[in-house]
Amino acid sequence: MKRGLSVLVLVLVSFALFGGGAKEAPKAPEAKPAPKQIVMRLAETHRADYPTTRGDMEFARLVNERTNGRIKIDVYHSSQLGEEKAVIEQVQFGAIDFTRVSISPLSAFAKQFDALQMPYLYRDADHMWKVLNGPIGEEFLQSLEKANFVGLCWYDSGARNFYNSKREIKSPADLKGLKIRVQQSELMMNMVAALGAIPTPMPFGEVYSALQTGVIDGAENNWPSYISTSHYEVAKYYTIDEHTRVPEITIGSKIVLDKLSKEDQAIIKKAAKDSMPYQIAEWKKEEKIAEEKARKAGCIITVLPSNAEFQAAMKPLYDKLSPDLQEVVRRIREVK
Ligand code: BDP
Repeated sequence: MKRGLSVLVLVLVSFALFGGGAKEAPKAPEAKPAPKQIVMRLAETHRADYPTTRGDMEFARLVNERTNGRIKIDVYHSSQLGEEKAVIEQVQFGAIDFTRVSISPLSAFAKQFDALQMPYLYRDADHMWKVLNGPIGEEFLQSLEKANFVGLCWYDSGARNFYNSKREIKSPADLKGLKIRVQQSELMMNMVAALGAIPTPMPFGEVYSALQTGVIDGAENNWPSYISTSHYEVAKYYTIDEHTRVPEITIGSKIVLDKLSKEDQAIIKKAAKDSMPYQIAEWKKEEKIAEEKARKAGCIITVLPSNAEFQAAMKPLYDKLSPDLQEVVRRIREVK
């Protein structure tokens, strides 16, 4: 009897444990695994409060919102990931996911970008925005695929002007012999040489100490950069010659973005474009604030009655462009 009982217990226990062909116990509903978060990095040369960085943050915010937090873009400002040229290289081979840069250093990777930043190319800011927001701008964004980038959007950078620590510049003759820092771009070196100055290419982050120690006499940039870098403290002569309008661009790494779903790629592209109006509005505000600050600081600001002499000096640069790029220039000028 005792033995019979233990056999029964054993049978019941094994039924309970292994089912014994009985109906499966209803499973507790499984929670769906949370989608894995994708964390991406965007490199920015400017400080956290500069208008391009504010645009980057808006881009990141939109991507985060539109993917319900699934894609997070961390903005590394203040050149934490390196200077522009080195960063572009890393984006090209996929070590950095995105960067916002000036198109000047980008030309070394995609030569056609020279045509978009020729001196005195645009009649004014409106003309530039018509070009960038139209078919030409779109072609340029697309053209980056060949160089392994995804062109995402344009940001404002106003106009660039010369400044230096030596003297007031009223005509190209006053630039003669001055050592002027330029971005790491052949076109910009040629531009400064065409004006009779000595071009000195160097990364943005090195310019302040080069000005301070006299390694260079001057540089060129827009109002907000002149102020944010404190160059105005060591190079007080600023001439409003507006020699270039060099658009800012945000690019992604093609190697990285190709691995995302088509839907996610579309979200990223749209978010970048949608961040443009915000950046442009922030830019306009900052341009005024920076100019005001330079005036208050006692910088000597030279307003040219005409920039015709500067324009004339740039003519050889247009002649040097390849026929393809001359054709792009012609199309840009036709945009009304
Ligand atoms: C600023 C651009 C920045 C460039 C810098 C420069 O916003 O991207 O790197 O000029 O001159 O206006 O290097």
